[in-house]
Amino acid sequence: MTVSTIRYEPMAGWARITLHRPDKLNAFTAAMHTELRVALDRVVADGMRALVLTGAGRAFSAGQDLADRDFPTGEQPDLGATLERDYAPLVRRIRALELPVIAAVHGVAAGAGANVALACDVVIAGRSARFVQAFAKLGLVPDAGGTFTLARHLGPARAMGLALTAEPLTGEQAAAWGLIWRAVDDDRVLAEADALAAAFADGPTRGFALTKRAIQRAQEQGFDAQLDAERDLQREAGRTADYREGVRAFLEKRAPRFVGR
Ligand code: T3D
Repeated sequence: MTVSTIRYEPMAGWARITLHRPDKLNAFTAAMHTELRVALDRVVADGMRALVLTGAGRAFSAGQDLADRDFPTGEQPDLGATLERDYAPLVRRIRALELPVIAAVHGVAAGAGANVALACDVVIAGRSARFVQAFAKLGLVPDAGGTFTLARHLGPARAMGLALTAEPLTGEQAAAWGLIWRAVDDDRVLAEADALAAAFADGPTRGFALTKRAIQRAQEQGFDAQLDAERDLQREAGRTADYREGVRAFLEKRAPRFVGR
């Protein structure tokens, strides 16, 4: 499927979505959000077991398209409404997808572009990629889940520093700080993300989905509640065909053949 602002490419059991406005560093428009919603529906409808989200050209995404935000003097825009309509559903959807979502970040990821990437389950970035909380330069608050992700993953000191200064954080630093999974050579980002997606697509998808839910809950609740969550999620995982296959494969000293159920 080729649409005007994104590309959806189905692979063997996994899919790649590319933000595709390279001349505008893949800045988000309302049309892009609409097309992303359709593509994410298709990922599920196609039974994909992993997803790579990346950007075309020299950047991941420069965040909200500011050309859409040049309001006439005197107009009071409601940016809360645009978050509610576009960015909040997007990051909620990424988190809720029952499959691993990998962000492949090269070049700049600014504003909501950074925070959409950071909402993904696994972030692979080029060593020289730049995550920029550009909001401060506009007098805005980090959004698309950024205040949550930064504060939870980095703690308030680093979250505050990044948000208030809008200083770029390189892929290398982001990995060293524990904000992302891995920094790789700049020219290897997409290849590494694709290879991981292909491996995930052969994995225990249901178990991955339950693990994703468990780790997300751990960011929101205390130890006792988390032990209860682990109990419930593990109960469900233990009833999958993939769990039975994993045990059988171990006992038979062979590689497991997971079916994703
Ligand atoms: O509004 C709401 O709904 C609330 C939600 C807000 C979410 C947000 O994301 S707010 C933050 C928005 N993003 C930014 O403030 C970043 C703006 N961009 C930049 O600061 C710089 O472009 C970069 C640091 C990202 C990259 O700089 P550089 O020098 O590598 O590239 P460039 O020359 O600035 O950009 C290349 C082209 O992309 C250029 O277009 P042109 O002149 O060649 O036709 C530039 O205007 C365009 N571009 C880059 N970012 C945006 C953009 N066009 C529209 N919106 C952008 N965000």
